[in-house]
Amino acid sequence: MENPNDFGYVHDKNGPEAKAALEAEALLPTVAWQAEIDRGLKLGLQGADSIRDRSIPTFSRGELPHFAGINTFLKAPYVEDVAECGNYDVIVLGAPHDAGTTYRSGTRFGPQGMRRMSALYGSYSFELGVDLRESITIGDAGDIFTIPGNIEKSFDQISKGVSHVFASGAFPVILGGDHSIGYPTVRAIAEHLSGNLGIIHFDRHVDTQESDLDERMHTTPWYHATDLPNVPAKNLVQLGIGGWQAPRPGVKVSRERQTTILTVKDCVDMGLAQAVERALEVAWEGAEAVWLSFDVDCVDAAFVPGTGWPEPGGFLPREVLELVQGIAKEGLAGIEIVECSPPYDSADITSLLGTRVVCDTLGTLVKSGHLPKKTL
Ligand SMILES: [Mn+2]
Repeated sequence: MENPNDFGYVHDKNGPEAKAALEAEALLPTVAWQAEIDRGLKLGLQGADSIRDRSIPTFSRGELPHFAGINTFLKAPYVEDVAECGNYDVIVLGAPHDAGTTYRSGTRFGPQGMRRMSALYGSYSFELGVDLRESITIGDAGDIFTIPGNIEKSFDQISKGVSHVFASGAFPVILGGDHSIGYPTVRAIAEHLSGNLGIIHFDRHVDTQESDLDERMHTTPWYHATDLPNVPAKNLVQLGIGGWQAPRPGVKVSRERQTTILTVKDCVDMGLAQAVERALEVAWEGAEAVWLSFDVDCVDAAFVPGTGWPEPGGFLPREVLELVQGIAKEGLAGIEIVECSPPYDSADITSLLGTRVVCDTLGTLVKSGHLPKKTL
C-alpha cells in the first residue's frame, strides 16, 4: 500500500484542482467501508461459490449494487425508532406535504423521488475530497405523517417532527414537500434557539405574502416565519428571485419588511463569490444560526421540469452548487429541499438535483469542520 503522505505518484500533468483532489483521496480512510462489507457478509450470507470477489454477499446489504436494495436516502440505515435520532450526525426526514401548492402538485412524492435517485450516489466526492461514509453517520427517519386535506395540521406535524430531530442533536435534512413547509420547519428550529435564526432562501419566487387563495400556501412561508420573535426579516436573504411569477403582494411585503433580494443577474454580475459573501453577511448579522431553504425552481426550468412553478432564466446547476457550497462553509442549523415534484419530472433530473444539493451541503459541512457534530 502506498504511503498516504507520499504524493510522489501524483504526476504534474493534472490541473491544480484535480491534483488537490487526488491528494485528498489518498488521506481518506476506508474503515467504514470495510465495516459495511463485513456487515453485509454477516447479515447477507457469503456470495455464491462462483463469485470471485469475496466481499460480495448473497443478499444486497449496504450501498452495492446501486440498483438494488431499499431506498432510504443514500441507503442510510432506516431509523424506525425516532428515539434513536440522536445516535446519528445527520437525520434525513421527509415532509410529503403538497396541500400548499397553488398550481402543479405532486411534491408529496418528493421524498420518495429524491431517495430513489440518491441510490445513484456513493458517499465520496472527488472535487470536495470528502467521503461521507468515513466522516459522519447518516440515518433516514422516514416521513412525517402529514394530513393531506389540512395544511395547518400538517404544519403542526412537521414542526413537531423537525423539532424532535433538531433537539436530538442530529443535523436535520428535510426532503419536501411544497414550500409552505418552510414556515413549520423554521418554527421548529427557532424554538430551540436563545438567539436569532437567519434564513438563506434559494427561489425564483419571494414567498413572502401573508395568504394566498385564503390559506397559508407555498407562496407564504416567510411572512409567517419572520413573524416569529427570533426570526427577523432583516436576516432573510433571497437568491434567484425573478421572472414573471413573483407576485406583487409578496414583493410589497419584502419591501416593507426589508428582506434582501438578489436576482440571478445580481449574483452573476457581482460574481458568485461576492454573492455568497453578501448572503452570509445578511443572514448571519446578529444571528445564532442560519437555515438553508432550497427551492429547486431557483434553477433554470430546463433542469427542473419536476416542480410546481417552473420559470426560465434561473441559475445553472453548477452556479447554484457553488453558491450552496459557499454558504454551507459557515455552518447551518439544517437544510430543506422543497418543490421537487416527481410526477412532472423528466428522467428524474429534478430529484437528482435535489439529491445533489443535499450531498454537496453535507460534504461542505464535513470539509469545513461543522460535521460530525460536536460531542459535549
Ligand atoms: Mn419557488
